[in-house]
Amino acid sequence: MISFITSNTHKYREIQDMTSRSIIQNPLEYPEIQADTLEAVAQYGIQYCYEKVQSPCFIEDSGLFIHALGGFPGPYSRYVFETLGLTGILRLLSESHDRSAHFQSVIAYTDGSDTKLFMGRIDGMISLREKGEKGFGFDPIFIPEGEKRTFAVMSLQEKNLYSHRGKAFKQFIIYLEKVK
Ligand code: ITT
Repeated sequence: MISFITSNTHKYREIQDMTSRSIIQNPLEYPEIQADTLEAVAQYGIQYCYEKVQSPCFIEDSGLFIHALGGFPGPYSRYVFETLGLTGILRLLSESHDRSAHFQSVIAYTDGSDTKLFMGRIDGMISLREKGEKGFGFDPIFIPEGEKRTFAVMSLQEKNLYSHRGKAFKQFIIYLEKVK
């Protein structure tokens, strides 16, 4: 049994939908250190979590990187989502011709002896306005490459085919199949 340590039930549903393995959600709060990279945040977080749960577990840390803003909000995505929100992001980009952005995901897993990181990235654009009711977070303003629709218009399964988290989790599943 593997625990996914997250307080975000949307993330849990996305991941559980990609595997027949039973994964338990554990909403344990863990410190997200201030760091320049998601990898550093995830490395620290997973050590903290393992000390608490003492059984195989993983965390997933994501961020939205807007190119015209020098990669902002990146590792500060949660804070920016809760403060500026979607309207604030759209306002920041209102004068910008470059609306390109990417989502990055890092999954950190440990069984106590080994710690592994799995990454996923999806490039796309920030839409001109919010569209869609599905998903969570920045989904109503992110259009993945090759699409005209935001993530918030797509079903969970469609989003998983494109998404940063879907890609990272796919690699994690391959790893688990090899070792277990
Ligand atoms: P954890 O408990 O797993 O940390 P969280 O919601 O805080 O849940 P993150 O720190 O990984 O998740 O995400 C930072 C923010 O980025 C989060 O508040 C979301 O608003 C946003 N975000 C992450 N993944 C996203 C996705 O797939 N689609 C849209 N927004 C996303």
